[in-house]
Amino acid sequence: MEIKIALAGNPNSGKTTLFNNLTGSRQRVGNWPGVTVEKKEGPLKGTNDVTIQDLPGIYSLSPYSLEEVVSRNYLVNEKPDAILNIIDGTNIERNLYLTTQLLELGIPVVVAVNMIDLVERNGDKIDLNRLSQELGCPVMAVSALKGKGTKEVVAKAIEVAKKHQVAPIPEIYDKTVMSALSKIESALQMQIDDSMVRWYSVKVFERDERIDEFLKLTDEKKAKIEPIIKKVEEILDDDAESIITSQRYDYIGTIVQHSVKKKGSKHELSV
Ligand code: GDP
Ligand code: K
Ligand code: MG
Repeated sequence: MEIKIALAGNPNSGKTTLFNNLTGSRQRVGNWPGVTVEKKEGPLKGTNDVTIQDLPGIYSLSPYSLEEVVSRNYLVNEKPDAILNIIDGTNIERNLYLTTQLLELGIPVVVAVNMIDLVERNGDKIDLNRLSQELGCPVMAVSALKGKGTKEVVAKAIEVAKKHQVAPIPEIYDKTVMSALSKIESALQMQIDDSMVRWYSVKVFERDERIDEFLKLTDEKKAKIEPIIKKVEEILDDDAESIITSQRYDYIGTIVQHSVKKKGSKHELSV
């Protein structure tokens, strides 16, 4: 069976370094269809049935840049067998913004905490077990530059791919938003793949126009959904997209507080 692993992460998280480490010289380089965004893929070193698909570096799965649109179209339409999410260990909080979105896609995810050599040199502490527990997916330390932990992390990605080991959808949103999402979810149910329902419902809640188009939402359906969104905006006194962003950051803040300790900071890892 052919296995496809997508490498996703923020710009400068070490994606290219990891990709080169995993694929060596057997790379195919081109462009994504219709756009001048570089596309790179290649077989995992020493294998013929595992393909590593490099995705453009992105901070979010929103529709605001070509890179974001390319990455999310690939993830949603091609559905790789697993996502290897590389994050910069010296900048975990910002990087987890994308991670939480990837976890909503219903695709198996493994997180590679990169630059671990720098983290150690700085004297920061990352509780990987705790981070894994909080995110609900495997989390492993790597140094793409030094080739440390890279074999292990890709082996884990292959394992979750083979087992279809999808992490539970993270519990990010408060009751008001959740209640709206579940109403949207039931309105959408008939049209989409079950495992991706959460991701789509969040995007519809955010009024992501490309998603409306993609789902070919009828005017009737849109008219049913709009008041659900409006009501939440009234209650929480903010626009839908900002509501999602700020609840996502709150959720990440708690995770980071539990699992990351910067050297010299007074706070102890809280339980
Ligand atoms: P990309 O933008 O995600 O493709 O990131 P790159 O692979 O280009 O890496 C960005 C920078 O971080 C480069 O200067 C890399 O040499 C460096 N880098 C990548 N991985 C590591 C690592 O594990 N440790 C250290 N110290 N530097 C790294
Ligand atoms: K770069
Ligand atoms: Mg790169």
